[in-house]
Amino acid sequence: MFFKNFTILFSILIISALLLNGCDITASKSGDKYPDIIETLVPICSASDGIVDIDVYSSGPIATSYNRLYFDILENGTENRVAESGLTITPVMDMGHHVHAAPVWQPNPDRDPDSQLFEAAIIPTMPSGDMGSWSLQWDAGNGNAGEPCQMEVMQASDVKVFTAENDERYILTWIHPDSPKTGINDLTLSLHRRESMMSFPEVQDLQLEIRPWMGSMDHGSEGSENPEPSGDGYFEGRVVFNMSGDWQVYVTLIEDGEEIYEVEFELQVE
Ligand SMILES: [Cu+2]
Repeated sequence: MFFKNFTILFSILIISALLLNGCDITASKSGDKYPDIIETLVPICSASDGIVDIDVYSSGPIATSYNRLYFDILENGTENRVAESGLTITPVMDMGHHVHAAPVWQPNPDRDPDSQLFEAAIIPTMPSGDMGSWSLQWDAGNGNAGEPCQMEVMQASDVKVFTAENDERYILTWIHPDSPKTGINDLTLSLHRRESMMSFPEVQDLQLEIRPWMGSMDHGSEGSENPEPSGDGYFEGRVVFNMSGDWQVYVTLIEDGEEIYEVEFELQVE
């Protein structure tokens, strides 16, 4: 009798252990479930809110351009990875007399199936320097905000901030191609409107027209396709360059059939 009960108890313990392991929401940091992408990323900072610790990475140095960010989130003081999170982020520039935010794509509540990290993106509109400094504020939904991360933002030429003829202020960003080639290039832009200093909703009610132009030789290039909204503030199309060298791409914003602004991007085409 004793042995029989003991065997049953023992079996229950083993089955429980297996079940708990199988549906554990966390996994070990060294587990082979997590690929080596972290090795290829640039560490930005580590911070805590007392409940979770986060490690922030980017795919390269952060610049005034489209920057993808990657977050690893662990239970505070442990190596246990959190599977789901209500993480929201706000890039904030402190300019002394005022602060402002920037366009942001919030992280998904789940880890990306490929990178096994929480992925997001930001477009800082100004470089760090004499004008001010950037931090990444975050809140994982645990009731207290996390310690802000300091971010160094370098100057790039992928972001244009301007007031159009409808008196709205826009942020137009060249995302792809980052190294344009002679021939057909898939094109991705994003467009945001500055609703307030802290709010930059994506724009869907404008049309974009593109015109590649080689100013030094006074010619354009046939076959480009105007970028169309593809969701989440992205616009996708095609841009064609018929030779290598220095090119301009003019992007015209159109509202209800009226041209309201023209932006010029300078590109070096290989
Ligand atoms: Cu600023």
